[in-house]
Amino acid sequence: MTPLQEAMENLIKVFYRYSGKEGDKYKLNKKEMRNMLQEELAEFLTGSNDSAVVENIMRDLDENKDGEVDFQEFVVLVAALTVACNDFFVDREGQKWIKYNGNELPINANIVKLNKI
Ligand SMILES: [Ca+2]
Repeated sequence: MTPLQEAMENLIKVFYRYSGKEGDKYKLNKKEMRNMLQEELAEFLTGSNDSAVVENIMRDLDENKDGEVDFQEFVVLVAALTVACNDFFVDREGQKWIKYNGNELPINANIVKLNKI
């Protein structure tokens, strides 16, 4: 598998590892969401132990207002955090560019340092 395919597979695996513990197997309730944030993103998201922070994240993510987070809503969170990481490193480490279809696109050569945030 390519690195991107592995990343996609891991997103799916991680989601279902937590969503399958209680109630609806395909959705994260508040407790499952808190466990996921604490075990997967504690170093990354300061405040993942704070229940008010968990509630705010859930409310923001819960587009269909059912009180739970489905896979699509989960992917939105991961995508937003990934973009934030990229911005962080662009700001901190300078910018590199690639040419693509006549446009210059910013790339981040330091994304592998993600876990140092
Ligand atoms: Ca569940």
